[in-house]
Amino acid sequence: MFKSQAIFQNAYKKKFSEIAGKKYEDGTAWEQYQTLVMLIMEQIKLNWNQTNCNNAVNKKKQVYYFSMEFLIGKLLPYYLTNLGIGEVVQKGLKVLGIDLDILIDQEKDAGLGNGGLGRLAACFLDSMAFMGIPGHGNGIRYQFGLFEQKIVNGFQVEAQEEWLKEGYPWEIKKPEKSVIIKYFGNVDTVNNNGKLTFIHENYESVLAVPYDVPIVSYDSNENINTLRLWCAEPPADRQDYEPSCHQSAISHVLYPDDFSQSGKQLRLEQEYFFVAAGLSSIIQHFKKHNNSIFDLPNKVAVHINDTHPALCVPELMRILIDEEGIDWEDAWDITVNTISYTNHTIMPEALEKWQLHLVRYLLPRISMIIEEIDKRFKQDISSKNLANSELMRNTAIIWDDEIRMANLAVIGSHSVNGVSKLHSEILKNNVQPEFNTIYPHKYNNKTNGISHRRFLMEANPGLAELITQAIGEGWKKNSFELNNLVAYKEDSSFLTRLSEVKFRNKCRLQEYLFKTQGIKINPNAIFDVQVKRIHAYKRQLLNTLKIMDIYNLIKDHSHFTDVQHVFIFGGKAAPGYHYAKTIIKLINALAQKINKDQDLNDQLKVVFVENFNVSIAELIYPAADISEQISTASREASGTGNMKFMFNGAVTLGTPDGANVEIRNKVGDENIEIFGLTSDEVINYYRLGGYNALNEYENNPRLKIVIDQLVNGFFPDIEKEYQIIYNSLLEENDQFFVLKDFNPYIEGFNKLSLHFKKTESWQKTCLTNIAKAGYFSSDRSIKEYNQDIWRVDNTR
Ligand code: 26Q
Repeated sequence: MFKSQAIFQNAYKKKFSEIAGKKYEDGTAWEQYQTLVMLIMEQIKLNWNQTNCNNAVNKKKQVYYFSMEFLIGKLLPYYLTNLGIGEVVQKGLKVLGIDLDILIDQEKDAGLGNGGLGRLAACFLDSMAFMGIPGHGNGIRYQFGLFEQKIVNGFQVEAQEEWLKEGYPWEIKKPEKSVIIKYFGNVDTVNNNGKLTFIHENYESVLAVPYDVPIVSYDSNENINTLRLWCAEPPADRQDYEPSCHQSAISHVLYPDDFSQSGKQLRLEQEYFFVAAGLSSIIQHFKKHNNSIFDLPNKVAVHINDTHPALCVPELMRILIDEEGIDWEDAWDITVNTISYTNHTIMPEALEKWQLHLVRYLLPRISMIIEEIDKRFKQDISSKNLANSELMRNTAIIWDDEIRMANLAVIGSHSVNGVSKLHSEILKNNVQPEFNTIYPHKYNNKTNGISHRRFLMEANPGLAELITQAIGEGWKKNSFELNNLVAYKEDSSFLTRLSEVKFRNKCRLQEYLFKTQGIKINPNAIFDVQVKRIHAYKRQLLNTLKIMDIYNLIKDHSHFTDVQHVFIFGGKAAPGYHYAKTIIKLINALAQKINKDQDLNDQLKVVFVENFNVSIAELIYPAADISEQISTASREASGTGNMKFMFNGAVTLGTPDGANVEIRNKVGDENIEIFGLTSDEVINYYRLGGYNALNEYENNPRLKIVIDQLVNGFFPDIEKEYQIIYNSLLEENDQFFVLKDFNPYIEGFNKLSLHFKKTESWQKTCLTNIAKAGYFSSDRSIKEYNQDIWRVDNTR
């Protein structure tokens, strides 16, 4: 790209005056940032166009990843790394008197997602580009992504994140590729010589306008993919009207609640919006380059990220039947063979359901098709003598006047996968056993992975450099080569350097926390970190009770630690999730109490990091010693934070849940601390209606003290502030087994704390975690998706 610093500097200066009409020295940081991105975009565009041409000429199969969320974070630092121009650009700018870091600060995190599911989609885009798979994202260009979190007096306060305010130079608007999306109205069924046709009348139109963002991975210039994000606008002929509410609102804001079904009409409008727009542009493109629509499953794979895009099933049917004139049976074969589905949760409250009457009203033709799919499915299983009343109830798409999106997704796709071995088994055997008897061939597992180039190579340059010095650069393209680090396990100078890198990363985080939150922490302390969305099942409460217990012991003089501990939390709560918001307040109240307590001699510190997002995550993972992955077994489908910590050499303290189980299998029991109930035990307890939480409370004096402290004035807060948490444990019988897992958790924690003091042995464990992390790269996940599900040929 920029072969020398001089070439870059000249190009930069020229571009700057072109864009801003003045000299670069007089530009604002934003203008300087914008110029840099435009310059990179110019270079990218050549290869981007070429990629599209090659794909068309070679008629290569295209994968489309449909997701409501793409949590891509900042692109500038990542693309500089991927394009291998970081150094040239940084040095070149420096000569011009420009600090690259200040330009990177200008870019807002594109926070178009809530958490794990959205970030997974972003990692998958990266790996698809890297593997040479023509795999494109299809989503929504929310004007406002996930809210920005501020902590005010210990409470979460939400502010709108205006990431588009000054423009987003990575996107290209393609108005000529806009699509009309139709809502409301009625369907007229016409009988044309025995063939029924369906005419959607009296509808309201919304214009879907695509914005394309190039997806550039490492060493993959010849395969630049596209993330297509759709923006809602009033249709052209209606510009002069006051746009009706839903026309402009559809792409206004990302729903900030994961795991809850709010059932809002606007959410359904969003789901149909990007499904219909995406499929329409895919079919148009397909027809330009192919002759027969029957060839669709060979040339197009549509993957749906959870059920949020499950309307792909009836919408593709609609296109094939109403627009392409194909009969039902053929359309159904094409649809099922084109679509595949990933399930991301077994939490019952996260299962999407829509009122049938709402779908009939908003999407009249789509609801007809869903009702027909449901009817034919029921007939089909009856005719195969599979039906019994339980099977009928559990597999029905429509039940109690509700449409169950998971059932629609399973029936309408050829592949259904979970996101870790354990989760896929639970899904198959406990959640959807009936579907597993009907469609055993559909079920498979694809354990999640993360972009090790983003979360190690870019986020932790010190460690990346150390690794490269030891084993060469191959690991960047083949994460399994990290295994070669095993050879350095007995090399004490290497282990020392490893701990020095960690120390510097801890200093970097320390500086950030001091600068942004005025908090002082000691980089020699153990950094014990839990960063993720706040949820009852993720059990930030268990961690908090642990810290309260340690605090009590120290105050009691019955315990003294010679290693200091810094407990770091971060994560957002859904704005309407009162319990989760109270947990945030509790953590902050505990931090207040502990951080100012002189008796403690700085043995403990508690920090709640404000506004956990991709960029802040990139500072935190490299600085962590202990990775807290303590969900109630069976509840966390996979977890991906666990993998990000692992690549950065943190040691997992976790339950046998999600991908923790596979991490244990890779590193061995001595390099991880797994504690607590197993998923089988938890599931059995659920079957029996729970366990006796009161019993745990009454028979565990230390535990009893901390629980009482929630409500006895230990925290000088509003009266009854934490009553809801206390009640969740005792009145509601502790649905997430916090009390039951308390002792094993403390034991596991103590073991790790002791281990940390044996510096060399600890470093070996860190090294083993890095060395065995290769499996958890999203390159491996994507390779499996392609081999088993999408089947695109000629990839890396
Ligand atoms: C549903 C209906 C209405 C509004 C919102 C939603 C909604 C939105 C987001 C439901 C769920 C989500 C997000 C789920 C999620 O992030 N799941 C996580 O997916 C990760 C990637 O597979 C896993 O690693 C995590 O274990 C899983 O919790």
